[in-house]
Amino acid sequence: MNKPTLIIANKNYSSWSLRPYMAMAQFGIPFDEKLIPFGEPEFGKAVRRHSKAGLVPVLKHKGLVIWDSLAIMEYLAETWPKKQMWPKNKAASAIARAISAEMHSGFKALRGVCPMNLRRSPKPITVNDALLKDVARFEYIVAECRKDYSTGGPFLIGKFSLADAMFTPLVTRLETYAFTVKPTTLAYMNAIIKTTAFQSWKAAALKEKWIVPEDEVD
Ligand SMILES: N[C@@H](CCC(=O)N[C@@H](CS)C(=O)NCC(=O)O)C(=O)O
Repeated sequence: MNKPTLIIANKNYSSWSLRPYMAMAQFGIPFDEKLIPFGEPEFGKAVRRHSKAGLVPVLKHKGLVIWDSLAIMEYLAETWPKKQMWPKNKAASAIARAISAEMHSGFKALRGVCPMNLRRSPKPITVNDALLKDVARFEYIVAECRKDYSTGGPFLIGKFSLADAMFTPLVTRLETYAFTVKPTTLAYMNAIIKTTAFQSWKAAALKEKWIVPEDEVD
């Protein structure tokens, strides 16, 4: 099987790029990586050479171009079914998909006010109601998932799944902006942070030299 290529932006800042990287790295899918740095004048043009949507991530595989993180997740799950990237159990899989879709379209306050920036030293910011509502919703999701699915492992549905890949950037935001969270949430965050996939992404992010204004990243 030809190796797919994942097109991403800076590992320090690109939260959407991190999601499919987490999935592919954590599930052991070999892939090539092409990084197009944000903030360079040619960014948009360089991305549009691969996908007319002009956004990263983009996955290229066997002549197909798949843009959008959630569509990439579905493609990976269908192409490598033996990896069981969504939970096998139908009810668990439905929950994993629902929370992944909610992540994809929601948590706007956290995404807007707390951009992913892995090089930023953890420090709190002034919070507002919208931010606290997003954090509370995430904590509720973690608590419910852990209550129902804690037997298979430390992740949302027990074993690592695509839902965890979707939530990884949010976990980094809570850490970077030093939110106070409940022990169950913290335990989940630590499980994500300890994954080999996240550790390898972060090590590369810390070596990057690009500095991009935070209002230009998502
Ligand atoms: N819904 C898209 C969002 C992708 C997205 O917003 N990507 C950002 C980088 S993390 C981007 O390419 N921004 C460049 C721009 O807005 O020009 C997904 O799920 O992949």
